[in-house]
Formats: sequence, C-alpha cells, structure tokens
Amino acid sequence: MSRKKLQDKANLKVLESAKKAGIETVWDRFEAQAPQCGFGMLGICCRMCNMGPCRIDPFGAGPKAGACGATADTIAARDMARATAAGSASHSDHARDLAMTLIAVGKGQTQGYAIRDPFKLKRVASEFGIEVENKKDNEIALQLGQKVLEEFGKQEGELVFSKRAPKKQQDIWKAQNIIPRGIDREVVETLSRTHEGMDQDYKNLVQTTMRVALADGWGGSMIATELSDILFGSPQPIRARANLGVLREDEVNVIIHGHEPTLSDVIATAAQDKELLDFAKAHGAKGINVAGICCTANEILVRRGLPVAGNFLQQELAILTGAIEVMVVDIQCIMPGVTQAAKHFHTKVISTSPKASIPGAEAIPFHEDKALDTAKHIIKLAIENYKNRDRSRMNIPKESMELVAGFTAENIFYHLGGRFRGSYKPLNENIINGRIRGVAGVVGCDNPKMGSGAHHVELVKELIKNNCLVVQTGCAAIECAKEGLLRPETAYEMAGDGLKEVCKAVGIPPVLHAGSCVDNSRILIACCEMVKEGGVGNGLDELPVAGAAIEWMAEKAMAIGWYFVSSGLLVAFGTPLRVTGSQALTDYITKDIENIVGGKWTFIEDPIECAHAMIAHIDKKRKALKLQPLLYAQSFPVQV
Ligand code: SF4
Ligand code: MSK
Repeated sequence: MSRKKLQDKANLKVLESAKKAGIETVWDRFEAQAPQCGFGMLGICCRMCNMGPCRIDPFGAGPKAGACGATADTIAARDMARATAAGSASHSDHARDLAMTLIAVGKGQTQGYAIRDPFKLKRVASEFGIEVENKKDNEIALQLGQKVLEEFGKQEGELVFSKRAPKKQQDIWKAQNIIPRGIDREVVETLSRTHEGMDQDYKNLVQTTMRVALADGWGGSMIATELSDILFGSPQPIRARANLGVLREDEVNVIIHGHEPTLSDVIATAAQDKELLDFAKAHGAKGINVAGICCTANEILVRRGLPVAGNFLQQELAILTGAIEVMVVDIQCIMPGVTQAAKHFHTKVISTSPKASIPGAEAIPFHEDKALDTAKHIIKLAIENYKNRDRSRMNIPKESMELVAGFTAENIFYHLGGRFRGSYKPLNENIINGRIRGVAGVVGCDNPKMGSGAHHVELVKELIKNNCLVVQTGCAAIECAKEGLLRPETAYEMAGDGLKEVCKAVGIPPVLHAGSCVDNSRILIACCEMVKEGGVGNGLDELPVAGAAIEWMAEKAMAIGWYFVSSGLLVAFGTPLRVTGSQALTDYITKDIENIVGGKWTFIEDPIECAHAMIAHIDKKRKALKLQPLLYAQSFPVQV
C-alpha cells in the first residue's frame, strides 16, 4: 500500500536504483511486516509483567482480561501513558543537555560556543528570577543553566514556563491536578504508576499522561527552544533549499542527522574553516557541503539557512545517492537501517552521543570543551573519504526546492505587524474580520504507513485554500518545503483570497516554518500571545486554532499531541493512538476530555477529511467567539 503513495520524484529515483542494486529500505522492511499485529495496533497486548505477555480478544470469545485481571481499558491506557512519558523524556533530556552546555559556556569551558542571543538570555533569566543588571552574559548563563536544571529535579511547585500559559489554562491544570511539577518527577511517576498492579483506572492514567506531556510542552521542549535560541541565535526568516538535489557532485557532502543543535552548529562552523576548505580542494573537491536530515536539518536551516537534504524517511535515501562522505548523527530518529545502507557505499556513519550507540557506526564522542576540534576532525575524515566515492554509482536526483524558514513566536508578527511592529494585533484583527479563518499547526514525522509525507502536503494545501494560516515544524515542514509550499509565491498560487491578501501585504508564505520538533513550543507561545492580544478568546481552548501530525511515528509525537490537547486544542492524527481496543478510553480522549481540558483527539487518515475536521473545529470556535463572517467564499463552506 505504501509504495502507491510515494510522490516525491527524488525518492522514486533513488529507490529505483536501490531496487536494482537489491538494497532494502524502510519501505521494504515495512512491507515485510505485513500484516502488522492487530493486538499491538489496538493497544491491547501487555508485557508489563512476567505472568504475560497477555492479550485481550476484542471481538471473539477469547480473554477479556490479562492474567492479573487487567482489562483492555487499563492495558491500553497504561501503554499510552508510558509511550507519552518516553516522548517527554526524549525532548526533555535533549533540553537537559542544552542546560549543561549553557552552564559550560557560563564557566568558559566550551570551544566554539557563545551566547548568540544575549537579549533572550536576559529575558529568560529574569523569568527565572535571576537579577540581570550589571552582570556579564557568562555569569547570567551560568546562573540560568543551574536554575533550569532545577526544573528537572523539582519535587513540588510548578514549572516556571507553565506560568506563560493563560490564567484559564493554569486554573484548569490546577483543578485537574495536571500542572507539571519537576520534569523528571512526572516521567518517573508515570513509569511508577504504569507498573504491574498500580494505577488501573484509565481516566486516572489519562491524568498522568496529560501531566507528563505538559512537562514536555511547557518544560522540556520549551526549555530546549529557548536555550537553543540563546546559544545559537534566535532564527530569522531565511531562504534555503530542500530535497536530495542539494547534494553536490563536486563537493564533499557531510550530512548532519538527529536533533541536537550543539553538534550541527559547530559542524557548520568547521565546514567554513579556511584550512579545511584548502584541504578539500587538495583532495579534488570544490568545497564542503553540509546538509541536514530530520530536526538537525531544521535547527541549522532556521538559524544558518543551510540546505536540507531530507526528512525522516530520506535518511537512507541520502546514503543511497552514493554521494555522502560522512553522515554524522547524534540522538533520536536515527534508523538502524542507516548503517545497513552505508555498508553498500563509501559513506562513513559517525555517532557522537554516548546515549545512542549505533552498531556499524564509528563512535566519536562529542564534548563541549573540544567541540570545534571534534567537528574539524569529522570534516577532515569526510574530505579524506571523498576519493572513495564511486562516481559510476552516484545518483543525485536533481530535485530541490527553494523555501523560506525561520519564523518564531517573536518574529512572525514583527513581519505581519507592518506599522504595528512586534504586535499580534494584525493577526488577531485579520482573524476577527474574517480574512484569516484560523491558524493550523501541521507538524510531526513522515511514516511509511502513509507513504512518504504526501498527507502533509494535501492537508496543508486544503487548509491554506480555506484561508487557514499554517505553522509547521519537524519533518512535516520539510515535506511541504520540498513541494514548494514554504515560498511566499505559494500565497498567490494556492491560498484562499483572504489569506492571500494578508500574505501579499506582508510578504510571508502562507505556510510558516517554525523549526524543529521541540520548537512546537513556539506554537504554544504564539497561541498565548494571541490570547494576550485580545479579541479571540480568554484561553487557548477558545482560539480558532487546530493541530495535526497526520503521519506521526515517534513517541515524541504522542507527547506533543497530548500537550496540545491538554492545553485546550484539537489534535488530529492520521492513524489512531494505540487505544482503539478500548472503546471507553477512545471515547474519553476523543470526546469527553474536551469538557475537562478544552482539547481533544481526532483520528482521520484522509488528508482532505482531516483538513475539513480541523476547519470545522476552527469554525466552531469562531462561532463561539461571535467573530465576523468570513470575508470571502470558501471552498469548504462554514460548517456551523
Ligand atoms: Fe498480563 Fe497483567 Fe502482567 Fe500485563 S500486567 S502482562 S495484563 S498479567
Ligand atoms: S525528526 S520526531 S521523525 S518530526 Fe524531529 Fe522528524 Fe518525527 Fe523525528
């Protein structure tokens, strides 16, 4: 089923040569898994203890409980809570590493790092109660890093950034006992509550799921975004290109893949080193081309405008072009298939994090105190490997597309603002007066279950056609970039009349790329700013806003989805969370939860139907706010 939905010509071209050479990719392995386990898909198998594994028969006369008596409701809810905790842990551990880097910068123990956004350093430090007057940046950085680390181990109280949420959300979270305390505490408590013989009530398990997710959105992810801006610079709109066609035939190609900007930033710096450029020339290459995959790509794209080679599903394909000298990886979303693909070519895979040891990769641990030396060493290895490229097997597709990226909660409305600089007034006014119907976040992974990202593209096209401003992050943003949706011209070509007018007036694309997966926190902050500006509701749950991760894959996506739902928003996933073996749990999270936290889940595979469900939700919110009628005819008419 998946092959039919592959639409990216670059992917098709590389896959064709891979097939001829008998090299497997994620799509082949995915197809070999068919039929996938129905119990797993429905969330009703349990391996929590050694009386099991147990499974529930959802249809026939088979068991309705595990050996211990756990029902489908308990089993599915426990599994969902654990997976969400793993997602929160991933984003948050990434944030912890950035706090350590900030401390190291504060102590002067790093090489190649600096405070690149001192304004944000002071603003965030003040939020943490740190006196910033008459202090050097390094001193503030040290204190802020230490304060941020306390957010992880805090046993009581509330996360500092949770106070950024509107009062209405904070009150709901307090009333529901889901306001996040320490980040680590929420992860540990979720693991403890989901042990065999512990929490058995699916509603109570949803409560811990929401709290651990909020600890990510208003904790780990938000910390990661803010500290990355402080250390590597806050993004500004920037032009670049995306897709495998950014690889160069006559240059040393270095791919950076994973998530942490600490690695990618210093590699990008090292690639500009005069000595290394000369070294590359001496080896017959015209230059050093650094390009990214996955969220590392997004981190260097939004800050440096470096090219994007591809998203999650393209990591093996990049190697299969035969043109990659080194793929350097850190953490998260690195498929074991990468080293298997590399065996067929000259590509060296270099792993840099002790937290992600990868058989078949050369381990070169990355430490802040020797970051630049390590980065130069890696680039040197790439240059030395250039001579081993077999040009007869090289297959770089020509496809690459221009894009604009780098929109943040702070700068979006500097651009939208015009004479109202730095204000959300123009956005809110254009929503109120019916030019913009609402705002949609379209984020997350690409998944072979759905093909290779085409669902994001169809979904986004339908949303902008219906005058919804779209904000994107992660691999979804890369997919839409490859299809040309991140160019300002897209407004003229594809947006509805109202959105087109606004984009034309301020020169922005109708689809705004806001960064990596942790940068979904920028969407939360932008929503808070809309509430603060006024006229579109008193809480996040009242905004004409909806989100989707239609091709979600990672547990991190579950954490993101849950923190948006818990913050009051509708979240659409293309394939359901693994809960549908429990009707009670499914009903609870797709219906009842809306009366508790304001947000809820919906699961819709078809991208047009998904867009319409999001728009119907936006219309419902517009109606509740008594906003003015939409200014122009809509291809999907108003539903309420
Ligand atoms: Fe089976 Fe219960 Fe053990 Fe799960 S916890 S494996 S349902 S006995
Ligand atoms: S990289 S989590 S595949 S978006 Fe953030 Fe892409 Fe999903 Fe990984």
